[in-house]
Amino acid sequence: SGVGSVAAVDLGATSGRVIVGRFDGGRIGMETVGRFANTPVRTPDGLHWDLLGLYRGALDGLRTAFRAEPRLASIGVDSWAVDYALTRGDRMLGVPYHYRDERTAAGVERVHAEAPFAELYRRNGLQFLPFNTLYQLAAEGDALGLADGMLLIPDLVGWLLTGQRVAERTNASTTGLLDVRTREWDVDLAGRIGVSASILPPLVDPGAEVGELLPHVLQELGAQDTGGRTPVVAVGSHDTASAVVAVPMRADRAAYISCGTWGLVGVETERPVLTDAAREANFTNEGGVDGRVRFLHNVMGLWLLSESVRAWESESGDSIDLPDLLAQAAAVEGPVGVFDANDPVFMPPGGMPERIAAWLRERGQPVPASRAEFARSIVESLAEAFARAVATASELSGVPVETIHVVGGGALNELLCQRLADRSGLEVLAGPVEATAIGNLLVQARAAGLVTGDLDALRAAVAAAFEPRRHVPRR
Ligand code: LFR
Repeated sequence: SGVGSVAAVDLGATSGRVIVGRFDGGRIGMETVGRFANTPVRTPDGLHWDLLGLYRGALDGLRTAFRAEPRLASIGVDSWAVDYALTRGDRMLGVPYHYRDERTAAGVERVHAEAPFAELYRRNGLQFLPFNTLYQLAAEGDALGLADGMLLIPDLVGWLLTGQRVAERTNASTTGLLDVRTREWDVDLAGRIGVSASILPPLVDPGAEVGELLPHVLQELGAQDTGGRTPVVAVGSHDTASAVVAVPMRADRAAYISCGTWGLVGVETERPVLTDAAREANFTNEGGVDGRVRFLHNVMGLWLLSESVRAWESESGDSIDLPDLLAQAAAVEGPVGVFDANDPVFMPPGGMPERIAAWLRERGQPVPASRAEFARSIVESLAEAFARAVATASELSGVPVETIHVVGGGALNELLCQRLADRSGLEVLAGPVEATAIGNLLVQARAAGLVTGDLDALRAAVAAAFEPRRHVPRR
């Protein structure tokens, strides 16, 4: 292992960041050099990501990164999964849609008419989520005929930086068009749903070089003097794949929850689990770094809390302090309603407290009377859904789970971690919070020869650098 630095661009559903990682004899240091909001934009045709705003934020952060570390060994980009832009030549055809846009229902119908869900599951191993890329593509209409390319969000940013088009495999695995066994594009399925195989870029694995920065990008970043020695390198470009790299776990005994906007709850396996039971439980087999499988289920996650806070702030004009709210939630006495955090009614944005109240009222459960009670009800509901998903993951995969690791922003939520320990009866280890960025940095560092070893070795380095907080179950 050597001495050097790399930069991670990590785009999340609520914010993006640029982080410099410094490696020295196996030790990891991190510095956040850029942070920017990610605010979706609604136009007459639906809900979109502000892609150019995000790209601008990434460039600003990278400029600061080069100022701090003129000899950056590489840059890696990760983001949420499934979303994409269609391209034609050098042009992006329109602004990428947000996966919470409701246009996808028609795509689901079209795809399932051609290939029923059970067949899809056999082929791609994915849980049903109405926004999986193949359903979105099937809802595109005319635009699809114009396109000669399709780039997932991190690959799109990589293309803007380098001019090179690739599809990184962990994220490609969330499209529904990757064969779960061969990890190659399922050209036959694509054709059947009207997607020309010619728009699907060549697949690459994490660690592969994507390309060198374009001359105008070097100039914009003030990095002309690097002489193009800072390539973009593919990482686990699906944020959850990067996060799982940095879970300091023993994969044969542990479950993980990558808890941000979503709570991704599961285990890591060597092979996909494609049983009827896995399909019925709506568990997914997504691609991990080093050919592993992320066998997991999407639980709604902190979205429930952030959307509630957004609603309260916009109706009252107050600004809500989250740690304060959670402290009040922890002090709530007596039972609160527990709702099904997997219910798709909670998927779209807007009016979250009302939707939660309606769900509970319709089932004769206590309806929260204050923000603190709402927050407590959300935490209890998430803890319950997480505990159940861990038990199901263990049962379906055969991994004997002794410990649950919580990484991502949710690791900061001590009430949630404790209630998860209580409800699951298992030890919960919380942290690191920045698992996604760390996983992104580690895969680059390994490609650059700054760290060595398999996932176990990388996880041992994470455990040494970021000691997790321990929660033991109480009765
Ligand atoms: C988490 C995540 C999930 C994916 C969802 C939508 O940020 O990437 O893994 O299911 O966002 O892309």
